Amino acid sequence: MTSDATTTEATAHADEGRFPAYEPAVLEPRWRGAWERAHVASSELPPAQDGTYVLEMLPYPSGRLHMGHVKNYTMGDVITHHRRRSGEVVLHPMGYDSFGLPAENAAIKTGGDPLTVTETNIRGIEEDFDHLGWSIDWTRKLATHRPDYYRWTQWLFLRFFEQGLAYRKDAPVNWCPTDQTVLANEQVVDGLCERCGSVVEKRALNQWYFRITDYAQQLLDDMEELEGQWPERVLTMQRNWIGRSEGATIGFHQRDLDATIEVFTTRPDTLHGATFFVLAPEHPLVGPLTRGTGNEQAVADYCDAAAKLSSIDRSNAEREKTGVFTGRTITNPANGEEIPVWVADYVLPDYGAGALMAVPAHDERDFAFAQAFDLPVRRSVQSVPGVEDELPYTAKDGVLVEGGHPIAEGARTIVEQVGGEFTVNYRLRDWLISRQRYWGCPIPVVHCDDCGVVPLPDDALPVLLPEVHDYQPKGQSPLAAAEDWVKVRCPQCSSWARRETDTMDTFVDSSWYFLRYCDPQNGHAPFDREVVDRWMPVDQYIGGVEHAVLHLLYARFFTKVLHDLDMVGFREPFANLFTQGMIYKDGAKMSKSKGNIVEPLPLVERYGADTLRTYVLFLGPPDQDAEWQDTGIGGTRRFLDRLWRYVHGVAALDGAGQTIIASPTVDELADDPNARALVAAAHAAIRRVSDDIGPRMQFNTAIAALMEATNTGTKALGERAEDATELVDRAHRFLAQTITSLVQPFAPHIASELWTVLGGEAVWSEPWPEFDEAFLVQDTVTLAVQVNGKLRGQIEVSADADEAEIVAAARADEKVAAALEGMQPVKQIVVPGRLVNLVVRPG
Ligand code: ANZ
Ligand code: ZN
Repeated sequence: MTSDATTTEATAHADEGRFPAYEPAVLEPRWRGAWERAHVASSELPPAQDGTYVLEMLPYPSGRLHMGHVKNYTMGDVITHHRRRSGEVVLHPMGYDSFGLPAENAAIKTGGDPLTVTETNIRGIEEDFDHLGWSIDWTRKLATHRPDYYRWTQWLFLRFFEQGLAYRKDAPVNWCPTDQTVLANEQVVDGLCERCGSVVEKRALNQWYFRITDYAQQLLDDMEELEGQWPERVLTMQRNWIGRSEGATIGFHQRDLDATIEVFTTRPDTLHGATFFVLAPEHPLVGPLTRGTGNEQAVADYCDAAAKLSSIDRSNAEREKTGVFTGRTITNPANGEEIPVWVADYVLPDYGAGALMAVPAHDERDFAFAQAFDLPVRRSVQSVPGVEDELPYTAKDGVLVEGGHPIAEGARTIVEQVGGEFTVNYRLRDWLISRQRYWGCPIPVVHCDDCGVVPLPDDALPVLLPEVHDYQPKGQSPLAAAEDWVKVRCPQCSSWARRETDTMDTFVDSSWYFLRYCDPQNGHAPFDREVVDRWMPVDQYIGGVEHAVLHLLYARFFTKVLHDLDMVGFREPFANLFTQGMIYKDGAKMSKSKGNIVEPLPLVERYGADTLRTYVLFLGPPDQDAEWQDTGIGGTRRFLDRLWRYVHGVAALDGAGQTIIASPTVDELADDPNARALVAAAHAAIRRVSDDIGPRMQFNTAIAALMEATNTGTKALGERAEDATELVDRAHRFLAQTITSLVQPFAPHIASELWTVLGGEAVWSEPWPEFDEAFLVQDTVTLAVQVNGKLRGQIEVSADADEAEIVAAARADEKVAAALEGMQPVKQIVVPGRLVNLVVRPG
């Protein structure tokens, strides 16, 4: 076997003379020029028309595009073309999420500066973009690191600040000693920095937060609107992340301190079974409580050790339980019993009340703890009165041991009796947005000795990133080194003050970019409400499942805040979400660090952009992970070669004229089964491709359908008789033009060319083809008909006939009807595709 490239060349040579060779390298740039001149991607919205918004997550310009991007953007492009050709005005923009660590790290490594690195990377990516033929409205391009964008990120920050939604607090933070930066909880994986793998430490720092917890319930409630429109697993991940939990807050009195310590519990019904009490190591009363017990040192050491662990490790149920006794007891409010107070790291400081009542009989973790430290276990709930369930019995079902009431009722009584309160808790924490890094959006406030934290006025924006010479973070933001920049007059009292030197998390930049695309040139506001309301919400958002939680949650939060500020008229930003699967190579996720990246341009050069675009979508169902195979792409190229030959072959038939034609009708084709088969193949392809691109988003099967139709046409053309009827030639013409039209969203260059070969003009603006039901009549199937298991006849029914239709047809059969004479039906058995058995008895 020769390699793909030589096979392709060989076929091209063989065809030479008959019609021009398929040369993507020549044809593709030519067509891209034509589309540009025709403003195909322009998204001008006529007055009083609402737009369709197709959006893919924007890339980080940290290198060149890879196959993940190619898949993502081609999917969006296919949808864009399809909807545009279905009569919608489509907005399909693109930009760069260009602030953030990758550019900064690259600058530190290579000695450049992040701005130059970023702009160079963007130029590289744009070269990739230039070669793939995606239909993107580049007049709306944005880059989050450019002042005309981040000015508005700062402006939005100020609105959040005014609303009390941006605030500062001292907090123990995850600190990466290598990256010298604070990490969000999600960036800590198994206690290690997600980026560099260093062991993460805890530090106390004054940090900026967004109060996303104010929106926890709305973020949950509005998910109802997304049900069925977003992948269920993404909704589930968001729900779990928000982590709503219903329970009660109950106070326990501690007599040495004469203080009440509260706990949050989801099981107040088990209060009688609370045999010990546990404080988080960070609980403010750990110190006071331990004083004078002789356990001070042991407890302090334990707390120091706990502070080094990540909360993810601490909440890992499998981990061996550790803890230390404080030397004190506390009173169980249900029965007045004194129970020991422990400190253990499985209790988290920032959940509930930072303390818990331990009920080992009914909670796995408490049970493991009781076993480890030989603490008493007492049953307070049982499945059925008197039954000794195996412990821990954790089902939220049964009755109280004491009094025998059902647990729900018991919970109400107990909460009332001990003066507790039913409360709701969320796992969601406020969003830590400050970073002690250079390459991010400066936070637009100053610190004044007299006035405290003072926001800058809107007309002082943008606060431009200052130039510095050292981007290496050293515990404080590199911006602090720009002394002239840091020193500024306080907007309130005019005395000297200092600028905030932290920058914002890049997730802030990407929480509103989809709004800016709608109104990218706006110079007096981030966007105009009327403009965004006409495009938004995004009709189809497409991106990687790795953003299922954070980016999507933050963008939803921003949208809700902006809605409450009357800046937008919708509460959810993304009406439909599609999460694409990842591309693997040699069994590993394609990534730079693995060294298994396949870059698009060499493949475009060798096979053409159309082949690459089609191939990435042919790899498999788009929501599933797929394995890249170098050999597979040749097969896709051969499909386009075949299509090229078929269409040219059809164009050379002169029986049917040289223009785009309407479909021959079923009546016209009644006497010509060969012609009818071709036209029927075209209509079947229209139906499948429309369905696969539209609601199902199964691009791989759409491509398979096009391959099949091309094979049908090619075979028929090869077998075409010298004296074929004009009708056959018209049928070929219709099939060839239909495939060309349907392949356009995937392979727009070759489609544009072949459309003109068939006598058309601009396939990209042709209405999306519609299929004719008349050509799609169901096939029929033959079923054996039995009466009481004895074969009595045969019937022919349509393949999709239901049971009632089948039975009716069976009864109508003459021989069957005779056998049923004087009988009463008992039951009927239908084996699809094979037989129907009518069971009867004499009546
Ligand atoms: C007593 C009890 C008995 C509990 C029982 C559970 C089962 P979710 O469902 O996730 O909200 N808890 C409370 N505060 C905690 C903290 N800061 N760190 C770790 N665990 C904490 O979990 C709520 C339950 O987790 C609470 O209900 C409490 O244990 C524990 F049979 O109280 B429970
Ligand atoms: Zn001041």
